[in-house]
Parts: sequence; C-alpha cells; structure tokens
Amino acid sequence: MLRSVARKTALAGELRSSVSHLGQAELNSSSFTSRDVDILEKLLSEEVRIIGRGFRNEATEIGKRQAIGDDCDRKGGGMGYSNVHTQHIPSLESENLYRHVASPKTVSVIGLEVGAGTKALADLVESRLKLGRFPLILGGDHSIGIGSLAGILRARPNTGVIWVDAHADLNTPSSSDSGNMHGMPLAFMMKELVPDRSVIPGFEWLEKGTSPPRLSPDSLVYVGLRDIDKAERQFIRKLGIKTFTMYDIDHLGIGRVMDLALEHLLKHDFDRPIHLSYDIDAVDPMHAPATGTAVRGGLTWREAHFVAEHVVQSGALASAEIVEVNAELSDGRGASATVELGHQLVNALLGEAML
Ligand SMILES: [Mn+2]
Repeated sequence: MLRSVARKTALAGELRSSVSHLGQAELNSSSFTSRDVDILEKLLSEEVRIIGRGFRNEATEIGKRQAIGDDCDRKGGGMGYSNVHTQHIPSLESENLYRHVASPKTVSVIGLEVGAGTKALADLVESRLKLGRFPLILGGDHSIGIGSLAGILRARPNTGVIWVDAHADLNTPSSSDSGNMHGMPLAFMMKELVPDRSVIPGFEWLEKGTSPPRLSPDSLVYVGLRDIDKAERQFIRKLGIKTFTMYDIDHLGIGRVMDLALEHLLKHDFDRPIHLSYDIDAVDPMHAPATGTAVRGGLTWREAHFVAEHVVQSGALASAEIVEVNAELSDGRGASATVELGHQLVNALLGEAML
C-alpha cells in the first residue's frame, strides 16, 4: 500500500475568521444541527520538514481553498442556511519542532506540529458544539480527525462515528509501517490501542482533563473499506468494530449498508449525535483521483452522495468532515472532478436533497 506521503497537519496561533450572515430559512432535517453552521477549513499548505529517510515531502490541500470556502458560503446562502461561518485555520510556522524527537521514524509518526494543530482544532470544535453549532471540517490530512474527534467527544461523549474511507486509519504509532499519521486517528481515540497518549510528544493534551476524550469501539462504524493493513485487521476483529467493506456494499447495496450502520449506532440511543468522517478516497478514483492514497474499487458517484444524504436524512448528523481532497495530486480534469465532488458532498451534508 502506498502511504508514502508525510504531511504537515499544523494549525495553531491566532485563528482568522470570516463571518458571513446568509439567508434566514431553516436547516433541513437534523435535530442536532441548529441553523448555525461552522465551516472549519483545515488547510495544509506547507510541507513538513521530514528528518527521516524514505518519506517524501508533500503537501495536502483541499482543492482550491477559496473554491470550497466560497462555495460553501454561496451555497449555504442559496440553500437557505443562516449564519454560515467559514473559519480558516492557518498552518503553523515553525522551526525545529522536531528536534526533541529521537528516532527518525517517529519523527514523521509523532509530529509535534500535528499535536499542536489537532489541539487547536479540538478546542475550536468543542467550543462550537457547545454553542449548539454544526461544525463542518474540511481537510486536509485525515490526521485532523484526532482533533475533530477529541473536540466532539469532549462536547458530546456519546457521539457515534461513521468513518467512510478506503482505509481503516486504525494503526498505532508502533503498528504503522509508513509512520503517516493519517493512518492513525482512530487508534489515537481508542483506549484499547493507545492507552496513554501523554507519552506521545505533542499529544499530552489528549490526556488532560477529568475525562479525556475516548471513542469506544462499538461507537464506530466503517463504510467503504478495501485496503486494510494486517495489524488493523487484527484490531478490527479483536475490538469487534462494525465494518462494512466494499464487499458488503456489493452484496447488500449501499442503502442497506447505511441503514445497518445507522441502526448499529442508534439502536440503544436513538437520540445520540452522529459524526460523519468522510475521506474522499472512499470514492472510486474514477470520480475522485485527486487524493493521496487512491484505491480502485470504491464508491460510485451516486453511492458517494447517498452516504452523505442518508446520514443527513436520519436527523442524527451533528458534525462532519471531508478530508484528503488534494487538487495537486491529479491532472486538471481529475482535480476539478474531485473538488466538484467535494462541493457536492458539502452540499449534501448541509441538507441539499433531490426533492
Ligand atoms: Mn482516511
């Protein structure tokens, strides 16, 4: 599996925000989404300086940043959302952040910058959720999921998570072959896999507070997996994580799969909030080639939309992120197709329906 891209996932310092007040009509369907939507753009525009060998430097961007943000503002208004906020989170300028990390491999595994960036995102997400807002987080590298999940679970510990992805993102720092943090966000949230995060430079903050944010394995459902590492396979089995691979989607159809995914999360607590973490690499590279770790045999164009639409229809969607859109990783047509799909998924998550 090609997971050679180590990226900077930094954000810190002052947050710039631009606020748009748009329209007055109501948000479609979710009982958790108020009429207020926050769009948090986590942009990865600069390269990490990697001290290890074997890792190429490469930046991940979410398409054309202005295109996504502006389009959200515009569409948000067009769809009648009030008070759509777009918050750009700048990258952290840093020198020598890696100097205290001893091993070349762990340099890319354990980015102090990723730690600082995800902490900033966690704080922001938590505060927005506590104000009753709906955070829509746009990445960026999927390692931002550490920040999203930490903030979400601090604000609403009973949140259920639907992880739409070609990969399981369940490696621990020690099980990972590549050392890329975009393959680890879920492991960081599970006590069973990473019991003490205070020993990981940059992530001490995850263990702070009276009840550090944790995700129970039965509060997670995977959709779209097709490229799972050996260790991840063992973790999934051992922890009994509900998983719908592409095989299951072929077998049952996307409608049944999404019904079962929602049922798994909502059967004991119908009112629980759901977070949808949507990695664009879940979609077939025919439709979304501009991503870092594309794998053939993914979701079709309609299946990709249905996943988002159906979670919105459930009324339980409380937060969402779309990640790994990187317009630099494809030619012009591929880049615009991927960004367009990103736009459409944003619209679907904000409640745009066919009828
Ligand atoms: Mn992912």
